[in-house]
Amino acid sequence: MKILDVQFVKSAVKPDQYPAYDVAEIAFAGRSNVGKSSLINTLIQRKDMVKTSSKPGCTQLINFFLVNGNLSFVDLPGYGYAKVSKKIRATWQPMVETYLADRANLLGLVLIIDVRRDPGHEESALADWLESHRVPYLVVLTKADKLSKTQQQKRVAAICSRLNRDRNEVILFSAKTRLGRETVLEQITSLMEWYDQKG
Ligand SMILES: Nc1nc2c(ncn2[C@@H]2O[C@H](COP(=O)(O)OP(=O)(O)O)[C@@H](O)[C@H]2O)c(=O)[nH]1
Ligand SMILES: [Mg+2]
Repeated sequence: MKILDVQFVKSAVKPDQYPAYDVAEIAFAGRSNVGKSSLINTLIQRKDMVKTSSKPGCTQLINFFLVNGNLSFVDLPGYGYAKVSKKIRATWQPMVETYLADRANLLGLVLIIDVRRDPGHEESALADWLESHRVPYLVVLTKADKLSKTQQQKRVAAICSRLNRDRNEVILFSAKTRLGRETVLEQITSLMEWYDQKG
């Protein structure tokens, strides 16, 4: 897939604020500061279309982007940042759960995990939820550039065993070197083809 055009559509909190279009939609989810916005920027080849931050916990809205006029990317609020107040945390989960449960054109999700961390409770809970609701998802292990090749392979093996996935079912990624960019785009394209066939 070639990304020719990207537009920021809007930010939303509640379903009646989501864009009314019904193009195939891919949501990006992960812990705060994991590199979600950087991943989306790398895919769409924009430096800062999606705001990135060195301060975790900034994105508290659901942001919609229209790609090539026929694909929607959604930057979901990050979860699991300990320093935000309980009140803020309590609004995040319902916001994301409502989005995942209600969004009819949701095609799949990209679950982003820092390659240096073991997947935690949030990641397993999200994966279980997606499986039980039959939402396809990709697992992207980001910030690969922070590790040596040997360390990367060790971490990939550990994470795969935790998530019960094969090596070819996770994608090693770096926003810095763009490692894995083509693979993520290819897999999103496969999901779109599957969506079109499904009608
Ligand atoms: N070295 C490196 N840093 C990254 C990578 N992805 C994100 N970062 C940095 O991690 C921080 C958080 O990134 P951001 O995309 O805002 O995370 P988000 O909160 O998940 O959207 C920023 O300082 C990024 O520059 C990566 O692949 N490699
Ligand atoms: Mg972000």
